[in-house]
Amino acid sequence: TKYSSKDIGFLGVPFAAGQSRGGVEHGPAALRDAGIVQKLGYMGFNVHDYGDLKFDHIFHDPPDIVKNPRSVGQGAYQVSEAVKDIISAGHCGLTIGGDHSLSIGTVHGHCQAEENVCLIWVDAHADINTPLTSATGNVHGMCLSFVVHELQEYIPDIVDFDWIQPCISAKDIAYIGLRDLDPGERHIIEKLGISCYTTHEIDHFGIEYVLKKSIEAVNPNMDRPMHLSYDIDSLDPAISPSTGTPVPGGLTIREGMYIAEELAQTGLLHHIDLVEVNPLIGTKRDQNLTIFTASEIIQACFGKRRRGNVDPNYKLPIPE
Ligand code: EXY
Ligand code: MN
Ligand code: MN
Ligand code: MN
Repeated sequence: TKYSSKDIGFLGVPFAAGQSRGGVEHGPAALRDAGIVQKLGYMGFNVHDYGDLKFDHIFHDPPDIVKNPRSVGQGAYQVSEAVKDIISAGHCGLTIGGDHSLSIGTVHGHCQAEENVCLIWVDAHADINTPLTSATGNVHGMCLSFVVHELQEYIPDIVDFDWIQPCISAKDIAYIGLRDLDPGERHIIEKLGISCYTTHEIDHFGIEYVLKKSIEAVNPNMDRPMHLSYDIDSLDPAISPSTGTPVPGGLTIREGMYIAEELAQTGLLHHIDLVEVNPLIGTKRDQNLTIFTASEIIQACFGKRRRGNVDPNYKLPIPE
């Protein structure tokens, strides 16, 4: 079932309640201002612009066991419904965040719309704390725990999280680029046997091997739709400084581009999240650099290649 949709369902998710720093809600506007919709159009895609989601401000949202439970729970529900529509319409989904807690909704919505989804999670962080292992209460560091089947007995009831149907198994997840894990997260990864290549393994084996093994882990027969959740903080802060939880020693731009290009070539990417760009952090240069990096990664995810792209029917111009 090789799939290369020429239709993109573009969704902005100006969402910040999954963490504590202001500004990440401006990610979608910053990427729109950088012309991402037009760039994807020039590449030959029909971009169906679903706009930016609007979230009601919830005035009374005191912490439960997590911060901002109502805002995150209701917001992620809106995301899930929107992504379900986009995938059901046959488009390849592209969600621009916003903080990573929105991926509760994108993964959930994607799994509602089609079966057998597998997940590639490119991040400095594992985002798989349970509400009880988290040291911060920030949901962007817990998003996977709510959707992974094997963790449900460890998840307490949280207001406005009751709609979430776990939809992914540990064997369906492959991590790439991790380098900042909490003890409970390391435990979960080992206990559940989740495929995990940290930057240490990238140093040891190289990105080509790591990516090949990651794809084999979740999609050995290349017959499953893939969901790529790309956190900009997976990349080194030298090339993506404007993000809320930067961690030194990240992916180089070349490793980041390689991942995106290779996954695009599979023709199996059905949904892509690009999250955690915070256009208010750092200097103007930092902000522009981060937005440029994000824009290049997105285009690479949709098939832009460093080797150059050419239409098979290209005709060399002949002088008159
Ligand atoms: N592990 C830490 C926590 O749970 O708060 C940091 C999580 C940061 C998550 C970022 C978005 O990927
Ligand atoms: Mn993340
Ligand atoms: Mn992260
Ligand atoms: Mn599909």
